[in-house]
Amino acid sequence: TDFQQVKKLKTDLIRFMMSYKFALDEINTKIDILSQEFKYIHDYNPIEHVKSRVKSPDSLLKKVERKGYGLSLESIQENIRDIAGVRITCSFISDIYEISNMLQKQKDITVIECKDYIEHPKPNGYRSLHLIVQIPIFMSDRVENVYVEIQIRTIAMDFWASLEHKIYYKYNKEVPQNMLTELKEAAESATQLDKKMEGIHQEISQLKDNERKTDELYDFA
Ligand code: 0O2
Repeated sequence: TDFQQVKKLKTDLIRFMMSYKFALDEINTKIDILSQEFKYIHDYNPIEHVKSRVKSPDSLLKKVERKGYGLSLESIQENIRDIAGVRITCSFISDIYEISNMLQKQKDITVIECKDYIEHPKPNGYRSLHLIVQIPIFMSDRVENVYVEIQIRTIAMDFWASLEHKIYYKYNKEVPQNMLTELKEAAESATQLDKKMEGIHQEISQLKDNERKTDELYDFA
């Protein structure tokens, strides 16, 4: 009957969305472990903050329509790979690649795609490292391989992307050319800032390393 069909659709949908929430829980635990271990080894926390979200049904349906995908759960599950999204904001550019490598090495994570918008920024200036991964979620009666999009960026990249997103939103996607140029210039300034901070960070690490080696030498003597 119709009633039973609707009821089944509803439970299917709830379980469908739950698997993305579980995938985020898994990834967040992994990030937390990596961050604590990194802090122990390198003596600083490489992660400024982590945000995660499950795509809202509204924005999910808009994307399905925009891309022309089928409306079935199977089609959405296979085609929309950012229903579960995690954004990791790191301190330095080198932290991005280190965190990304540590995640990619994990046995239960399958890397589907790695988009390096840091080496190859988008034409508007957008920079970030995007990983599309799959992670197994163990449910009561099945294992589901769930897609998660992980965006890794520095504070400067996040600053630019957040404000650019707001400006677009405010101007209803019709930003005048001079503003686009200015936004691009702002992205270049953010890149310079990242490079400068990375340089200082490397120099201090080197100094600390040398001091540690000298201390060890004296300890030995
Ligand atoms: P939201 O609100 O953050 O979820 P697609 O995912 O199909 O749209 P593509 O090429 O497969 O596009 O994915 P892409 O461009 O690698 O990553 C899409 C996500 O990256 C976006 O998600 C944004 O979060 C971020 N992003 C990509 N380009 C830009 C940009 O120019 N400016 C800003 N601010 N963010 C960007 P959503 O779903 O579009 O948005």
